[in-house]
Amino acid sequence: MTFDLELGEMYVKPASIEIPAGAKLKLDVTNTGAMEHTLGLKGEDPAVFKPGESATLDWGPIHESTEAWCTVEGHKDAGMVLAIKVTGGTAAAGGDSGAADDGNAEIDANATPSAKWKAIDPTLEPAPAGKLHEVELRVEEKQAEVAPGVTQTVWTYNGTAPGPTLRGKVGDTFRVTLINDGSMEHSIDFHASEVAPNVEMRAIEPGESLIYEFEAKHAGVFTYHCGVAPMIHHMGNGMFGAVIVDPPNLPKVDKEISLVQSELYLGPEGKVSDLKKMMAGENDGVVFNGYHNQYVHEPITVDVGDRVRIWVDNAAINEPLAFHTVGLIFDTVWKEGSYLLKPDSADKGGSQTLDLAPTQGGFVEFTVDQAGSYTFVNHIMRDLSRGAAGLIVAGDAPAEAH
Ligand SMILES: [Cu+2]
Repeated sequence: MTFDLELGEMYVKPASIEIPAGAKLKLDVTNTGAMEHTLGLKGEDPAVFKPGESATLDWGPIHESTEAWCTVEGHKDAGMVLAIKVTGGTAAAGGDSGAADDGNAEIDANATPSAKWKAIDPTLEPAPAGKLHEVELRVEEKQAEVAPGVTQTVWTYNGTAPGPTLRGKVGDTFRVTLINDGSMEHSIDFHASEVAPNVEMRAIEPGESLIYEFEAKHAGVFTYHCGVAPMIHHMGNGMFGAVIVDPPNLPKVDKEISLVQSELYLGPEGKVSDLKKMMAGENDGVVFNGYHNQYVHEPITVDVGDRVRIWVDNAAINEPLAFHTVGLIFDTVWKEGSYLLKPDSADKGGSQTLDLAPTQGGFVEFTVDQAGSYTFVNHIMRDLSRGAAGLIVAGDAPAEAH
């Protein structure tokens, strides 16, 4: 069988191919990138491709699943690996086609979202009027696209992971009705509350409900999550969200955005996430509002001259967040209940990055003076390369990542 293969920075496209056991494998390879790349079966006897070069590789019969990769230093680790999956052999008995050797789904960074996919609107509305916020949160276990070409069974509050961002003011009361429409025990733990955990955070059976009421006594960006054991699996499989309690005298801005960071630990296509990978801290993606590179695929728009406030909650189970926006400096930073920086400071300070450990939150503010395409990222580089990026497009500018 002959396959077309493209090499570029830093990918192999397609990233995986399937071939019947014993079939002869030929590859028509083209380097469309700007650097030299190579390709070798198991990294051995690599063929060298200068930019623009093409050649056909003949690797003969393939009897078992294997890999080929670019042997230039660092390129394999950056993603230049071709998975060669053998079908129909004894080793493949019972295996899912399209699945990796461990059966888990994999993210193709070059794929595009499905036609039916819609981004979560990150626009944050002002806190609803009134001192009492009555909210219904239904636990739903459902299928959701979490990256282009990858669907998982996620456990959610109201059908999305993250669940809805709730918002109020200091002194307001939240009366949350939690309804378990799932197939197992679930619960909710609001970090915004001071309540007896054994009462309001108790697990409820499928079909049951509880009322969780608390007064928001402190301003903050607070995580909420399921607390049923293994908690790492319930939280890591989608049961998280944020409650924003505005600090007093919060100035009005032109645009408010809410971002919640989490991770992807992919299980098999269509199935729940992989608990073993969670325990090992080996994620497949780090994402804002639940989808790999979500706002690269569907950029956030603002007007030139807008003052923007981005609320950020790190609801990841393992990963910290270094929130940075390329081409902008934050003149205001508020973290874990207090201002780190205000624009009227005599010190003329500016902030480049807001650091948030798991379940810390805050906001940053800036003014966008120039039309352009601004990339926001988790500046922990391994996370940025795994889906923790998005675009803010100001004015009439093309959407492009930098
Ligand atoms: Cu749960």
